[in-house]
Amino acid sequence: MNTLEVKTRPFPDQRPGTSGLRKKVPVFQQPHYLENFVQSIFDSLEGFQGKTLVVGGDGRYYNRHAIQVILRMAVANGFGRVIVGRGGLFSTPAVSCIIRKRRAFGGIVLSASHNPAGPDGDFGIKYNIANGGPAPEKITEAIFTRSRNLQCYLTTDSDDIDLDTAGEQKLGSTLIEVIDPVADYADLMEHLFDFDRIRSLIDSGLFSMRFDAMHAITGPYAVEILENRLGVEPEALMHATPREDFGGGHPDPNLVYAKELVDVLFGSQAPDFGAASDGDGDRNMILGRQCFITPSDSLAVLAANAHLTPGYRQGLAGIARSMPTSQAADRVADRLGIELYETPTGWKFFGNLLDAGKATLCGEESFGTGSDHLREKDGLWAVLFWLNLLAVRKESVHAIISAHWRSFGRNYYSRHDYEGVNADGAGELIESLRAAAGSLPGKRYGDYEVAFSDDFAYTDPVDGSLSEHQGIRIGFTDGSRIVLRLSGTGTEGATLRLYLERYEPDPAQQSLDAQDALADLIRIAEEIARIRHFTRREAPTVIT
Ligand code: VG1
Ligand code: CO
Repeated sequence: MNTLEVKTRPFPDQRPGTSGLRKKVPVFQQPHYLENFVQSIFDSLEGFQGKTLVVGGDGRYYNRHAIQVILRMAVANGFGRVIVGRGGLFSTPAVSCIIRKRRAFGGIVLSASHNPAGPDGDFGIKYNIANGGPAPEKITEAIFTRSRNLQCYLTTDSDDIDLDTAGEQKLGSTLIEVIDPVADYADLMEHLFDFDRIRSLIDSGLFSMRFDAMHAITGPYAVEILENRLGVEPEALMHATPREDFGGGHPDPNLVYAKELVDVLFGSQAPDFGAASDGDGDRNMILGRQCFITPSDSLAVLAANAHLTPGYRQGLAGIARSMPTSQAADRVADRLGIELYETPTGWKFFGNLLDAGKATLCGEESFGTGSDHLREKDGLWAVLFWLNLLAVRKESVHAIISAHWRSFGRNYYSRHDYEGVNADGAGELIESLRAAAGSLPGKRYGDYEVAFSDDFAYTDPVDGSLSEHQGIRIGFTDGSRIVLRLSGTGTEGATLRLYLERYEPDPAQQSLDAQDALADLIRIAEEIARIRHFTRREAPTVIT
């Protein structure tokens, strides 16, 4: 085997977004495109010679090819060991788990999360650091800077590695270790939650559930954990076989894209509990019979009930949520007398808080929840957390959320996405809001008066780093909020996200439809931001 130095030219468009570099598959298929980005990652790191790298992806189209490319480059660049999931598979939380358990130097995750896959779909690549979490902005910016002047990359002339048999193989002086992608992760879950109790709920015959893996990575994880270890019937698992194109679907676990599951849970013979996860297994949606739990509420409920699970019995150090996530968790933190941290969108901002022991639970409105057990959000973890609560409380999902609202008040919440709009128009919308933000406080819109408005900036309390321009916040005197920001994960045009939130303390007013409850705020958002004008769209593409 020989090491090769291949000449290349830089690509101008390799700046990582909210969660790594995401592009259409044909963009990644350009000669040298993937290799350039991988070399830019390696060139931005120091001291990895002889150390361990973890590599795996969600199994989407191009995953296997990308893994072979990365293995050769990791060997040529001097890693001592590369741990790869059998079949090239790892869910995003499982990569985080393995990096931590095996004390790896870092890991590469291949995924475009919930974005559709296939030859014309999306592909993505992300680097995770030694704590198991996404690389912080300092590193992603260094990768981008490097990508702009890269002139060559290192690889080998070796054949493809057999990815389908667990075991060790030597390539040059690097050991390639192919492992079962599920076992370590499943063991960790068993350690955090009361599997005996969940199993007796499932065996009782009084409880039924559905889990939708959406033909994506969580299929094998759900089979091992839910079916083999917890006794859930195979028929309860939907779309559990991963496919390269996710069965042609859009593996985003929300009311729109997980429609089949939603129809079952809102149907006449509905089971007690329903859940789904996304392409790479880090998102979750929680449903009860005729009942949908918003991700923001889910975070608040988990925090309020964490003491009922073995893993969190000792209580929480603090809670962290992304800025657009509803303030439901703030009320729980307040009651528990613990700190609440508000961070920019993206899991990378939680890493420092978790490492420093400041936060135990974290959540995002975008169907992401997690804790200090890893440094990624974790779909199946949230499902098991809910199952543990249901097994202990022996109440329905609906009863649990209603009681939560009675006790803490309800934060009505919704997100409206305008996908694939003209990027210039979307940029102008944000610019004009930024310019107007200072003059909004004190203005009245119907019953609402603006209390504050800004372009959110975050100073990391651990390392002092500053992240600016993280979204426009408009807060009202009654605690309601409107937030607008542009997505950092899309691959076509721009996606505008509008987040709406209203607090309702009166239990008699807590069972409205969210869109009805938020109707005034939806109108006010249009009046202030002129969304129709700037996006040239009459309505959002997706409402969750
Ligand atoms: C979206 C979500 C964000 C999430 C990110 C990655 O980002 O809003 O909360 O962390 O996706 O999720 P954006 O910039 O498009 O709003 V995923 O499941 O990669 O893995
Ligand atoms: Co994801």
